[in-house]
Amino acid sequence: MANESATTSASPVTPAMKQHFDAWGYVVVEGLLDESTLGAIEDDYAAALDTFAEDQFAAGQLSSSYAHLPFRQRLMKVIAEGVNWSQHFDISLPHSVIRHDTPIHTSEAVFNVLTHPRLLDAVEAFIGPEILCNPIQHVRIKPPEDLVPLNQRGGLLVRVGWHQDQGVALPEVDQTDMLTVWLAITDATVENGCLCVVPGSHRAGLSPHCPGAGPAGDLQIPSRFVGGRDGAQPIAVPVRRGGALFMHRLTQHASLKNVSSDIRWSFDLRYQPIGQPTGRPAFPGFVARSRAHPETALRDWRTWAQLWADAREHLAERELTPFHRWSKDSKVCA
Ligand SMILES: O=C(O)CCC(=O)C(=O)O
Ligand SMILES: [Fe+2]
Repeated sequence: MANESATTSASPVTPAMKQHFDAWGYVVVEGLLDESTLGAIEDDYAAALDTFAEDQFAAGQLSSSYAHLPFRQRLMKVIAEGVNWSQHFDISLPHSVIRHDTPIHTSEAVFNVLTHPRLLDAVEAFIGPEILCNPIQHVRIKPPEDLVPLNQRGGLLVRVGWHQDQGVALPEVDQTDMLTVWLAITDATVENGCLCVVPGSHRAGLSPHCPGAGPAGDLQIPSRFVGGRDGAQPIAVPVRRGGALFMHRLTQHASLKNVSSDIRWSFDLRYQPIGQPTGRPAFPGFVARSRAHPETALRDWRTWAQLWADAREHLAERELTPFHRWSKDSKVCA
């Protein structure tokens, strides 16, 4: 599918949705990804899982490749055997150690989601038509949380703690109009671990974050700082498959525990105006749409995949610079 920067008919974001976002720091827009894009993602990940499971079986890490099982059941069997697929399916590099062969899933189907015209129409409604795809991005396929072995409880597999996306980037991002787009590939429900937000918290500034304090060993805002200016309480935000939750970079959010018997699958992406800092300069962003200079938009998924391969090559076996600004030792974390 060619992802031309053509505008689809009406914007998926109504003025009322825009007003809701401005007032509360978040809004859900349903029906952004069509079934053919979603189906292509499912096929792409089923093929990736097939390769992964066969490799792990051949290496003696799995007792079976579970080739007869459908995708979801197959994934759950793999995790139940203690084999972690999360980095193999993610679309970013890790923050800890990067090697020359660290896996990353940069496929055509994923690129077609990142540059999907209807998704970009929605993004345009919030940040304007000069759009950079920010490299802070993940694909999270979360199994029922109790299936996840203790030594694999990272943010790609289990619920994450309260944070603001501005807080998990470097300070250069503070003036950047970074927009988070959290896309549901499966229906996201309270039971399977959808996100929660504090409505209006984007107006109360950046809260302190404590490294390692969250349920996934992630950064977390201490509980006394969670809440809106007017004492607003968190609310859960279910999203139907193909829809997205849009969030301001200062909106406080967390995910719920997946207590269902099935996976919860999402893409979390970020977009921003071209020319502003990304908050993660070691990783590659790209122009997803430009109405002023359409020729600068990236159209070839292989070029995008190569940008990540080049970043990995550059960062491999080096001491990585921090990905955020917080210290465990700060007084608020005591
Ligand atoms: O999907 C999750 O559980 C967390 C996502 C998140 O924090 C984000 O999209 O910014
Ligand atoms: Fe987040």
